[in-house]
Amino acid sequence: MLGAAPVPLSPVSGAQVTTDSPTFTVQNAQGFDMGQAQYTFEVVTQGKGTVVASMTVPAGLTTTAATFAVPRGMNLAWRATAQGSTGQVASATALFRMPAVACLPLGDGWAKAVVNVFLPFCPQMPNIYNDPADVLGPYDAGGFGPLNFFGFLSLGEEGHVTVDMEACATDAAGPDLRVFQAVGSEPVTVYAAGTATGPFVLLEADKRCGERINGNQTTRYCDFDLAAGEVQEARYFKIVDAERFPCEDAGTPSEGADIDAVRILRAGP
Ligand SMILES: [Ca+2]
Ligand SMILES: [Ca+2]
Repeated sequence: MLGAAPVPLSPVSGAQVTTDSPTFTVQNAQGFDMGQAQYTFEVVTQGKGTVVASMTVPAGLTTTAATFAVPRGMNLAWRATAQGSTGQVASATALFRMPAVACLPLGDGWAKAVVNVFLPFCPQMPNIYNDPADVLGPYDAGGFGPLNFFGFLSLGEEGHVTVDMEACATDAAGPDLRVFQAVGSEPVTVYAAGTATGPFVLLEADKRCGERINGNQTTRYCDFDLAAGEVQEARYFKIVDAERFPCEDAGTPSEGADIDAVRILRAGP
């Protein structure tokens, strides 16, 4: 006999999950069984209820299950909502924990590897600052524009770069990650993840990146707080251009945010 609402069966509330793509299973609700409904499974943060992963599947026989990737390094909850011809009905919410993020010891805190990069090609004015390795290690941009800068990666319109810090940034009071941006104050959007393939969770969008460093005329920075995304720990960060300067209007070979370096704050000297 099915109940009036779907019932979470697995993972049970309080479970420690052991895979990056858990299978979520509910007992179907009466009237929302196979052939009568579809079920949307949502994984949400425990604080603001932000959806960080979801999947919709047709109702199974008596029970319905969905398997999908979920971010590590967060305290999460899940629920399923059945949608049928008579309306919709949601399950209770069950708390669960994902596997811990695999982190190397925190050394100097600078980005160690590039795991993904996308740069737009603007034919009228191609980007000449296009070496992803320039975002690794300590900030070091310099030189003179427009043709003789060095040490940064220009993202261009909607460009992005994802770095592996190898160590983990963990949420402590105040900001936890610093992005160093050269030449101007172009804004960036930053996402965090516990695995290289994500899912990535938004920390902050469209943040102006222009805080000055004493005595440095080239490089500036902006800070990000894991708490903004309810992320407890993260190893991978995706930095997306938020200047959105149109590719077809490109007038310099360094359009968009110019990423010089990325660092975990509170790392050693
Ligand atoms: Ca923090
Ligand atoms: Ca650099």
